[in-house]
Amino acid sequence: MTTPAESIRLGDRGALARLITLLEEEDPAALRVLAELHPQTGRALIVGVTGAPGTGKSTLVNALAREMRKGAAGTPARTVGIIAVDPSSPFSGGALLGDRIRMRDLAGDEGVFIRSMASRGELGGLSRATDSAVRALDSAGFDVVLIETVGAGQDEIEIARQAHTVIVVETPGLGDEIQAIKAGILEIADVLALNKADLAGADSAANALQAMLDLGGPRADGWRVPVLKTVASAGEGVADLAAAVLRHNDHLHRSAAWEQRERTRIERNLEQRLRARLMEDWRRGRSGALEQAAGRVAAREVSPEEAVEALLADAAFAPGGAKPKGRKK
Ligand SMILES: Nc1nc2c(ncn2[C@@H]2O[C@H](COP(=O)(O)OP(=O)(O)OP(=O)(O)O)[C@@H](O)[C@H]2O)c(=O)[nH]1
Ligand SMILES: [Mg+2]
Repeated sequence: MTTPAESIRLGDRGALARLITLLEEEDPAALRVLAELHPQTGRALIVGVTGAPGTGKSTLVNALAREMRKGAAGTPARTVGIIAVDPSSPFSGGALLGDRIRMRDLAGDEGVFIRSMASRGELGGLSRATDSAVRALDSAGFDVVLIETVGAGQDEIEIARQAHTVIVVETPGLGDEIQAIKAGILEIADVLALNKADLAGADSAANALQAMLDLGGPRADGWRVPVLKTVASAGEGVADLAAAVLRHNDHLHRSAAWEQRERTRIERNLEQRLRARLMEDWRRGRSGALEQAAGRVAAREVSPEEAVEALLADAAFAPGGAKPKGRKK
């Protein structure tokens, strides 16, 4: 009998879909399968596509996937995994349905796997689930993994940062550049796509964005972030965009930047997991402690600093003041 890990390695799409579903719930058995698959990961090119709502990310991801399937920039055809991260409530479903319709022309292609991820309530839950799904796709042998995420919150920006190459999608229009700066997403761009370049003001917006990006000079690793005009809905400029992604990938590999990036990526990921885990462990056996402490801070009995010290020292605020079991010292 084949194990789940073997099925994934053998390209069983059903097994892959089931695994990702279980990973979304952080199912312990699924996490063990992922651990077993870990040696097979590290081969995929992970591309984050982020930007404000409605900028055309899904359309662009769809077009990029088609380009990669053909073999962008004269390179061999690549298989593509797509993860569309839906930041909205898991009950709305609207965005997911829309994305599925737009991506429908890729359906039926065995070399493409599309998955939507619904947002999780807890801190970092969505980015953990996305990271797990990316690794599952990587281990299943997909050459490229495209992650679409709305650049609208910490979690989403964190997800984009987990990519090797980040495409930030902008559109022409007054104030868009300023919005991008406010959201802090320009600085995570490796490639900037000015989509909807068929709309008025595209050239001036592209120039303004390029000027802004060049203000800081080339990056420490020598990469100059290009601004590329695209009309995703017509597939225009998408070949150049795909070529720029591959060029960035090449650049990372040629310089020492790849290893650096991989390290930072993994470090950030570990830190995030560790933080969530420590908090979870700390909360265990201390139910209500944080809330009680907050009450005392609100009543001005203790300062926030004192409360944190006390919370860390022991379960001083826990009901009954009992120390949690299994703690040394
Ligand atoms: N004029 C024009 N419209 C476009 C272009 N690309 C996409 N659109 C349209 O813009 C709308 C939004 O496109 P999506 O691809 O859903 O945008 P999105 O960024 O994924 O949207 P969210 O996921 O909801 O944030 C759709 O109606 C697209 O057809 C383009 O290059 N030019
Ligand atoms: Mg979308």
